[in-house]
Amino acid sequence: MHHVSALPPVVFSADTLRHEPGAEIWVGVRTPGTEVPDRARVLLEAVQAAGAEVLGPTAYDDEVLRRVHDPGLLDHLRTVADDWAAGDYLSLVGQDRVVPYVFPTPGMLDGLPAHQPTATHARAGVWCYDTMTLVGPGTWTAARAAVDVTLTAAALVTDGARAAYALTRPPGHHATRRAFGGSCYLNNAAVAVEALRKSGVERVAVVDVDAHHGNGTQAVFWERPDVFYASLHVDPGAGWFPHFVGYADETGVGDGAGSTHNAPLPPGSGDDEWLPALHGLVEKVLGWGARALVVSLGVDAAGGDPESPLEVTTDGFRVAGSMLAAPGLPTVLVHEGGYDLSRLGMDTIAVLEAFGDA
Ligand code: SP5
Ligand code: ZN
Repeated sequence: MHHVSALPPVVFSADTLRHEPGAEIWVGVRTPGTEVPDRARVLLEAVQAAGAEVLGPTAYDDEVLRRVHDPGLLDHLRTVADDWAAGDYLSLVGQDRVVPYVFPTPGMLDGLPAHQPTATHARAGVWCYDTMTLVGPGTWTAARAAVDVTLTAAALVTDGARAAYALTRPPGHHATRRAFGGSCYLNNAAVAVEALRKSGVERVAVVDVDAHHGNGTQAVFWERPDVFYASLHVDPGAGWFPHFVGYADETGVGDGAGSTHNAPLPPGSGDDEWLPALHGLVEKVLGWGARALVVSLGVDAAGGDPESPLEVTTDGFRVAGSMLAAPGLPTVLVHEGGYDLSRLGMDTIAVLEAFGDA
């Protein structure tokens, strides 16, 4: 019996609450961090209050996840918190989370072969590219649960649902094939893409409306002709994460030439700039011939969000939902950012309502 609701079906796992980063080390300073478990609690309460059908995840093996990520990254995330705890960093220096201090960048190695370091505090920098994205005892369980949530939502869509919402945290779009960062560990949106591809959808487009550029997702599909990556975000050239990528001149290479599209916006942009730019992205992916959509649904473009200078309103998010739903493509919505707990629920619902059937 089909559950008639103003929202699409929602998939959630309480295991996603077990990631408690506890802090974010930014410019060397320990800050409280905004990617907190309460984000998922707020979203769950909001979708329940809106009458959504909420399903638990199915347990999947790593097959699709390994299409996205290097097995070394998965092994690292699975084991590093235990290794850190065994290394006694808590009693030695008072640090109970895995925090890197040195990164084997191309500039450091300068052509020399890198050996695998034995110290856990050195290994911490091998699969990670910033100091903000801490690993604790529940991080792997939560990030892996978010992958199962995503795969379950994708399966609803490949089984015929018009749309499904993966209520995920930690977010994923900054995670590259072999490095985590930007509060992201495993790239849920990329996993959704690969699940749709595996089910036989030939051309899949990602529309990433998170306030930040999804550098991880773009990188995973950079050379892929079968996946279009389109993103709307605050201009990284204006001083915003991820700083080094997310510019309009990045359009893909090789077989993927022309299947990346970035729309960076100046800080302070609101509905009047954001919505026309989103309309442009939707036109792009339709012109490219997308047969299914993955929406990287961050709502940190909201005015007042502590992590972004964009000024989108709740009505703006409602219009965005209509724009994304209008083509009628099978759609997996995967949650990314959104850090103002007072607006997170309503802005997300505003987008999701366009995908309900009541
Ligand atoms: C998924 C997602 O939205 N990730 C966002 C990562 C951006 N984090 C940048 C953090 C920069 C410093 N944060 C301190 C904010 C103080 N207002
Ligand atoms: Zn973001």
